[in-house]
Amino acid sequence: VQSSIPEPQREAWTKFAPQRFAKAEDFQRDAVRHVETSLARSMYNCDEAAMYAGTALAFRDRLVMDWNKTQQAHTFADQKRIYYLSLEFLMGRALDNAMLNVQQKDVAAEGLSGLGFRMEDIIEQEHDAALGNGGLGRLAACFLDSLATLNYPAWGYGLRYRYGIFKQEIVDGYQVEVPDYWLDFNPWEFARHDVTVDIQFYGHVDKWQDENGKTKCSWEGGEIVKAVAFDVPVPGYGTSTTNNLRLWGSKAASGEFDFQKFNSGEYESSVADQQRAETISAVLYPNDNLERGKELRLKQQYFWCAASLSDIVRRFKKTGRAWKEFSSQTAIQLNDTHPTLAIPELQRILIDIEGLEWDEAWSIVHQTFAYTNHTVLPEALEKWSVGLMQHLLPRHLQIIYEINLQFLQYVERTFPKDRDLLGRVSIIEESNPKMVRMAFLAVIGSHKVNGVAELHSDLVKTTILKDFVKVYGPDKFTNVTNGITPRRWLHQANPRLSALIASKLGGYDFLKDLTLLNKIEAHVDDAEFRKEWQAIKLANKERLARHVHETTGITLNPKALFDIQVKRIHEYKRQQLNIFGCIHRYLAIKAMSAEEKKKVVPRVTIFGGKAAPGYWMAKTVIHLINKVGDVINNDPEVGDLLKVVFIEDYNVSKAEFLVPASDISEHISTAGTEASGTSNMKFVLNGGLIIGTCDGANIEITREIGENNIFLFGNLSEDVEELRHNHVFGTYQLNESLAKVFDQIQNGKFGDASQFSALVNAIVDHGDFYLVSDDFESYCQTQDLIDESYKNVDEWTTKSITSVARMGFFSSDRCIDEYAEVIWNIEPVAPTKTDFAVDLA
Ligand code: GPQ
Repeated sequence: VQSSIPEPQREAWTKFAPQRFAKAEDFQRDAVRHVETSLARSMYNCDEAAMYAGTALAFRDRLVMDWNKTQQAHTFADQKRIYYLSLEFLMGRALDNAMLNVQQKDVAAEGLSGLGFRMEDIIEQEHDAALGNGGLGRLAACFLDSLATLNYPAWGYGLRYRYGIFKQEIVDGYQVEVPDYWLDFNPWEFARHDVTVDIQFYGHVDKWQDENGKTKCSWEGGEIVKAVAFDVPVPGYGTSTTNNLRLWGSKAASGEFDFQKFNSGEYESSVADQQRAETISAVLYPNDNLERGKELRLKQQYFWCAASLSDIVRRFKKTGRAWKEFSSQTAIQLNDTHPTLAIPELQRILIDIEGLEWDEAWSIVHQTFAYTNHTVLPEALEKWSVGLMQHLLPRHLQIIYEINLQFLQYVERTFPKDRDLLGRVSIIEESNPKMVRMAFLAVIGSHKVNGVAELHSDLVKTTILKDFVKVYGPDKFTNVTNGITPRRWLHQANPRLSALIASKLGGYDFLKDLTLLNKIEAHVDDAEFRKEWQAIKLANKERLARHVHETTGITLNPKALFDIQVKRIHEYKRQQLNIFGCIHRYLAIKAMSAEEKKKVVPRVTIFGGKAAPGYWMAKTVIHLINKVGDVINNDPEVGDLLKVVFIEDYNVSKAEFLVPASDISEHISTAGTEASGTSNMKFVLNGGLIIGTCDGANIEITREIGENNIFLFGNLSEDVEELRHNHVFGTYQLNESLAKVFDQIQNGKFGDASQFSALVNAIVDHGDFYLVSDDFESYCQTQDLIDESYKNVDEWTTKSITSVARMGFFSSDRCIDEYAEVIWNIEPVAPTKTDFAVDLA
């Protein structure tokens, strides 16, 4: 079918294609047109929500032009592409980011003001795209930003959940979950009703001999669900490159079956079938660092892997290349084990459908994939029961068995004397029921495996994947320390700081090469610069204080030391250590004379984060924080010296104003449990200092910024095992200060003590697995040190500026370049010049 516009008619086409906004008026023309025609509203009926829609649609027009051209250019270049498979993309808001990345925010601000609106209010109208739980999903979003900014030909593949992560409400101090239906108005996605893939489930495997006597298998029967593509443009910063994030939605396949039902009057049940198909992409599972083995989750995983691979294979086949070129044209990154089924699925496509031999297919598969591990916590490692897999994906289970057989035969040949090794590395765990260990399958089916910070990558090699290092040698395993995008986490979240830095560096080049930040260290003694630095932090704290006042009624003193811990609530992240520390501080203040109180550094401790709905201990922590806040915040003897605040519904857009407002943030996981952490990087990049354990990326942050600029405390990862041992064998005495804190809780100081007994008992009676007691002393002493240091404003400011100057390493641009070189072996594609592309070079 001829679908391109014939040459003679292209002139009109080119003439009328949307252009860059040369001035505010150009933006206004488009925004007003969209409000009037796309929304069917008028100037008598245009609230902020409507103006947001008009603005978003006006910018979307621009993105789409770059997007189309990028896709054409990538097809034309015919280079190797990278596909990032992630079950989570925590994108947050798109408008502000789109305006910044195409560098037209100023034009829009002027235009909006001329129409009677304020930019901040318009940006606030947007609902976060919250298709993720926490760090893992946000990392995927930062990676997309960097991939586009660096002009890599990259696609993200994910699921289009109708309900993202739940909205958290706090009612009487308890977390209540409210569904997040976010699709009422989403201008950032394009439904591609013509791009669909039929996905099969259940059924059975037929085996037969072909004409050459070769045994063939095919997967037959079962049911079909349709995957529909929804595309989201991902603009790079200061480049015309606009990549694609393709999210799959599920729909019933309209087959004869339905039609018959319909005709025979079973209308309702045919609608029920429809709904059942749609539940596959209905909801994001709200667990972070925890796997619960639900059938629907496995269905989601296969649905998304199969749709994405079908799409990738189709695109490859269009190039007309031979199969042996597949892995030099295609890199697929598995974001954790969630997409591991893509491995047997590609093998199935190659052998059952495309007719390749097993060995040839397997070498393509394992050259194509690479796997990123994000945790060593056992409860987060995915396992699926063999029975469930047999039922849902019978052909894939056969293929997994074959992969395992060949792998184990290799291990046996290589290590003939080590019988136990076979059981330890087998993909199948011989438990009751038998389980498929997804991490092992991911390792065996990939050419590289990486952890996300140095300590974590070492732990991966010495703990959960130790035996695989023995089998494959160490070179298969590598580290790529996480990073964050400086566009969103500096420029967008903290425009005034970004402008101050730009004023000293002679422009915004640092947003594309974050290592340039080191040049601000030369200005560390510049009095004017320091004054403005401090003023910015204060202004950011004032903005946060206003938010807290408006949402909770609590009045904060913006001059107090703002101490923030925002992240998913988890025992290993130890929010309980923080809140026990607050109680300890409260008790200390209560025991002080009026004279002593004068020396206290006023502190505001802010918490935020969601607990998985089924995670009772985490919910108890939230409850305790709120009850402790109630008591402390209303105690007149304490006043401004201490406030404890819980911010409801922490998400990406809240992070954007919380992160720039911290003096200190807390990254205090039990050593060896937090793979990397990424908010630690965000806080330091915004001039906040951190208190942290020797865990995850804290260690590398320390190396970069210098140990004088970070407050480290607590036991080291290598000592954790022995310390736990002491608790279990009763050779440990509870920390005395912590015991006093527990007395208060148990005396009902913060309400019904029985509500909190599980939290206390976990430490006192059940082995204190997260070593809260072991680290309590060191934690409190370090908090005291922080108070002392904060009193010295000059010293504090120097630490803050120096730290920011040395954060260049933690850009996700550096991180993506490492993946590109070490794992993917891909090169950027030169961006096309478009009418509105900005030429930064
Ligand atoms: N992470 Cl396994 C998640 O956010 N969810 C998960 O289910 C798993 C890991 C995080 C991890 O806890 C952080 O330390 C990392 O910084 C982050 O992934 C990105 O690598």
